[in-house]
Amino acid sequence: MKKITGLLIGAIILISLAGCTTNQWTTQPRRPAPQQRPTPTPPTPVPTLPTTQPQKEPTAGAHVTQNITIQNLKFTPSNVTIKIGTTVTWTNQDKSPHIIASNDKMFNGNLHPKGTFSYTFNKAGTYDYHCNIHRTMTGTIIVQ
Ligand SMILES: [Cu+2]
Repeated sequence: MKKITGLLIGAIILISLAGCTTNQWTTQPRRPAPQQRPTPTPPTPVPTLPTTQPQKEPTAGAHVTQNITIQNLKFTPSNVTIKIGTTVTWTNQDKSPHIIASNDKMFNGNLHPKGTFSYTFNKAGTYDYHCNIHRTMTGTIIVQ
């Protein structure tokens, strides 16, 4: 008798347990999954598009520059041949000032130390120039 009671109790416990579990699964309304908070996404780096602009090819009318350095009381280069429309820029690398002047008085420029002077040659010809302060400084520009 004791054995049977024990079995019965065991069975009841089992059933109730089973009932419990089934109950839980069937009747409990499923909670909707908690809405996931939008995780802050790190700012995606904007990919820099490669510049597809074609490189401008130098054309006939392009602005051309010829640089002449003034150093140690010399024009370097002292003789240049340029095309019509070229801008010549002299840069004074000396510690003393210079005054560039063309022999035909077409242009002249004051150059302080580190200063620059530019002139655009729009007419073909040969232009001799010098420094008004240092007469030994001479140069020639041939415009073609
Ligand atoms: Cu000079």
